[in-house]
Amino acid sequence: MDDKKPNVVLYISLQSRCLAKEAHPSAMVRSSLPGGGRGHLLAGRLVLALTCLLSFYNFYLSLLVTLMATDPSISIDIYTVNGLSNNTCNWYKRRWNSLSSFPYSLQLIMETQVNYNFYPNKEVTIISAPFSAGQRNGGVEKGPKYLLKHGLKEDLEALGWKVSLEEPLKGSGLDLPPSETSQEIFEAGNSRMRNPTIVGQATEKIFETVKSVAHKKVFPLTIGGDHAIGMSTLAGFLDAYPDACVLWIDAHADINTPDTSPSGNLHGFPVSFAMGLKRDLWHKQFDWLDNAKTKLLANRIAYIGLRDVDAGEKVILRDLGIAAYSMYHVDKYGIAKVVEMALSKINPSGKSPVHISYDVDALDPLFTPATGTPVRGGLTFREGMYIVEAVAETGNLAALDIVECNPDLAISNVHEFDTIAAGCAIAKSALGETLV
Ligand SMILES: [Mn+2]
Repeated sequence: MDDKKPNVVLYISLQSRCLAKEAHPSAMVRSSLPGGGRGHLLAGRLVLALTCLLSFYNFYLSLLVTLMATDPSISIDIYTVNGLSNNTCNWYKRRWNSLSSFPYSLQLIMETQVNYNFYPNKEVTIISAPFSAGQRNGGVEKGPKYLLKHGLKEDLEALGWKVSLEEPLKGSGLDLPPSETSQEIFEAGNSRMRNPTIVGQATEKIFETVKSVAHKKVFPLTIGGDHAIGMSTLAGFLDAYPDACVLWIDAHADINTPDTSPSGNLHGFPVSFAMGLKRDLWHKQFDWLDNAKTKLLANRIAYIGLRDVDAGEKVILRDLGIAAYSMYHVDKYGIAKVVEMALSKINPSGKSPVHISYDVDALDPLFTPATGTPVRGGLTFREGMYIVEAVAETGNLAALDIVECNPDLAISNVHEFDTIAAGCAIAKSALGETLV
């Protein structure tokens, strides 16, 4: 049946206005019909009937099947518009599968109502992490303020989430820009890290907050700040969900160890710290990571968007067999296939919660110019949104970080706006905003 062109397109919605506003069924149906005429009329009637009486969908499915059976050449593509829950969609799928003996295809090809399996109550806590000591550019500590000023909280409320805010660094003095803190370099043997004391103290506080939010069954949305906070969010989330898996969306692998990092900047270390690599080379300020219940395993993380990976990091990625999809793979397979491959690697059961740690430098600098380590040749804006939309669509998205927005590095208001707007767009797309 797959090779048969659909000649009836159905839109199913609990809200007829969604159909009227978004689907324009007659135009879509007409363009997909081989002969127009009768089919158009037939399709038009079906669309109307389903819209009016969807509460009787059980009955209507039978009626539809009977109607269609009068013309075995008809195949059907079905779209759901807003208003159908995952449960309802699944009910349809089961019913349709049981009707496979009928000589036409019934296929659910688009879902636009996103559900969150781990958060039926749709509660999210924005964890503000204004932190910049993991690298050397001032301004990234302003990221959370700018994202919130841009309307992040209101945007999520509009998507039906109950939103609260946590500020683990408030009043700690750990949120100052590098220019206002004394710089520290810790060296041991041939290894080096910068500002381990401040980074260790701040990441521990953020870890405690993420952990407690995750244990309360509330979605942790952590906004940075530089990516050093990734060690906190991964460890904190894994504490509540030991079977969690991670998608690290970034131009960089952030998996340096103290002996591989060319710069010693700790925003390049969070993945290796969450995995417990080269533990003996750590500064004592990171002892808190030993209290984290679950270490990140190599088969539970995949990267998307890589294009600037240090030589030592490449060795680690290869040795550990980590699923690393670079921009080469995005070009080769397309973003949809890459997301599918990444999820099947890290979440083979399809049931584990997924944590996305999103560095805005994964996007091409055309879209997020105001960031500390931009690398050209990145994801398009749509590719970047697709990743979070596709994971959200699985129902398993359960934690999100958005990091490395640095308004001080914008050389124009447009740069600043684009970067902050992109950060907010990632959050919205991840938390249920759909294009139709
Ligand atoms: Mn990063």
